Amino acid sequence: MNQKKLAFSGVQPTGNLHLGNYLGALKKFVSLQNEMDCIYCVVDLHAITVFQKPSELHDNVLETTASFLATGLNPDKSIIFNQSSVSGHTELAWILNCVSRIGWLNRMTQFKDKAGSDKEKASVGLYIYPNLMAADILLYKATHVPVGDDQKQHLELSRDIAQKFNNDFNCKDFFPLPEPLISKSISRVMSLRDGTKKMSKSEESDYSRINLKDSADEINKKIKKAKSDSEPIPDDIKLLEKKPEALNLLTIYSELSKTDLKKIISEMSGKEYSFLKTKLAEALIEEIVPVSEEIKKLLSDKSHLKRILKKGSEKANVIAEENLKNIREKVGLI
Ligand code: AQP
Repeated sequence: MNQKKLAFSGVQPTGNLHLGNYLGALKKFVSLQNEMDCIYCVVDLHAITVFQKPSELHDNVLETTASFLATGLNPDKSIIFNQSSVSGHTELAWILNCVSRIGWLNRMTQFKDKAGSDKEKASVGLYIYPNLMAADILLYKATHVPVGDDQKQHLELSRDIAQKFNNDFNCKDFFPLPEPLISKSISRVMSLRDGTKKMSKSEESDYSRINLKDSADEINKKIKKAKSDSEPIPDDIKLLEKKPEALNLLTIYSELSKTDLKKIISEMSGKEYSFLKTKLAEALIEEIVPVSEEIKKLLSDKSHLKRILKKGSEKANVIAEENLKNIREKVGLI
């Protein structure tokens, strides 16, 4: 069946948005605005699966909204809103909790990573988070979901849930099977301190990431301190496989300079990493500092940000209610 193309994605308001969010997700959000209808959500209900201080959560919702706008999302083109303001997300999540299987959730690696060694103490919300994510997407019958590589497994689960719903309720093609849109050139930006871990908001050390709110000074300091390698840059990409931090810096530079990674490596081979770091810091400053300044400007008018969210919620709610009416009918709810 030919479904109208629609993109949906979300970002958790759990603190400073960083270069990983930007290169892995936000840049794609922006370019998709010219290709299809787009809905972008500040997923506050996902954020509370791990305890958030209420006042910080409130500020982070606005800061994430400001980051959406500062990176180029346009509220006249895309629907921008916060998840908790459209109650259809939680209603559909409950229905999908009854479709999804415990065995499927038990396979989710992100729960294992985030819950840590004492799973008994993790919130139930953290465990069933992927079902809420499926509800976010299916509520709008989204066909495309731009995400970083770390969300691939959750997207596969969303497809399984959509397929099972369509089978269980005998409504072939009711929910489209959402397609992940994951960057081929930079699907996962890694920590600047440990190239085996992804860059993350919740990592304790601020030196592990470039935040979208960082100044030129902070970017310079962080790149100078970033882990690299004591040997010069090699001429073969295969030799970088055992040097994840060095490969990460080269990959980020390749992405920012829009130059193929192999070409960057051949141009820089034999040079010290300090050479790459100078170029990388310049490229980052050029890309991130205007975003950082715009975020700060937008945050000085919080009522404007709240108005954008309210308008977005109203638009999202119209689509959600229409789809929910059909979903309730399929399930047999009166
Ligand atoms: N390091 C990354 N590289 C590429 N993409 C990334 N994304 C996150 N980190 C990277 C993508 O950004 C979008 C929004 O992610 P999120 O903030 O909602 O959740 P997350 O993946 O859990 O991000 P963090 O930074 O790791 O947050 P915390 O520390 O709070 O858990 C998603 O599309 C994600 O793939």
